[in-house]
Amino acid sequence: MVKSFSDRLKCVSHPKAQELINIILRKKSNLCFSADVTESQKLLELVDKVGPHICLLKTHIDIVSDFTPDLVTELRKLAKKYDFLIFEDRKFADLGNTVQKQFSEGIYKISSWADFINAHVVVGPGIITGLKNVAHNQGLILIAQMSAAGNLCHQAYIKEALMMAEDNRSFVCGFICTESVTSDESFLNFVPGVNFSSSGDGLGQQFVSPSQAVQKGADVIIVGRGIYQSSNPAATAKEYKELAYTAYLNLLESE
Ligand code: S5P
Repeated sequence: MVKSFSDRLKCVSHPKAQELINIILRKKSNLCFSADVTESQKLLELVDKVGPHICLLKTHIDIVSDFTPDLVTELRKLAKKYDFLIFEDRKFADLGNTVQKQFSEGIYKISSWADFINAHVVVGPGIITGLKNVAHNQGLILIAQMSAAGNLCHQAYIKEALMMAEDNRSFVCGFICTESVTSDESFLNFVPGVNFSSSGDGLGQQFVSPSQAVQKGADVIIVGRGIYQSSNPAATAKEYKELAYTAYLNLLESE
């Protein structure tokens, strides 16, 4: 049985996950925009257009060629202006001792500005402890499944990811997945690989439509090229937002 976002608030305990659900309810948007562009100015312009329609902005900060710390200051200002949170898609995947430096040091200092981060579970639970040691209230999203063709996230792997999440409820608030991987409503499902005008990219990405993603269990849909490659990113983001939120409302009604 699908619970409404308002009901989910009662079982979700991580403060960032609660904040995200409150934004989803306020803005009637469960759309995360994946702003995978490589120039600061272009990134800021896009986010300024798309901001009103999203609950979450996903960044790959290390693809920005002209990165300076000012970029994250400006992104945080836009997050405040348009009421969304920021998820740095760093996909940590190393030993606890290494990821804690990657998370808090280097030039990006991700722990000083991101609301959510994610990690692969292939390393085992030490990665969670390492990240948690240097976190500043971030929520961790574990990668249980991937949208890419031929990925190695088989059932046993997903099961291990779930167990690691259950053991670390004060830090882990959900999964990157392509379908609902648990009936535990206290975890949020973030589903990438969503595009209503393409089925793939020739490089392994496999797309589903916003309504398919929601029907399969997405709480939040992640859309990149579908929005930033469109001729009118603001109008297209609005369209993705409405399609995903309507699919969510329909799902509740069909219960
Ligand atoms: O399995 C995954 C996990 C992630 S986080 N598949 C994905 O596509 N992603 C990310 O979502 C990917 O790195 C990219 O930033 C975004 C999808 O972008 P799009 O342009 O394919 O919509």
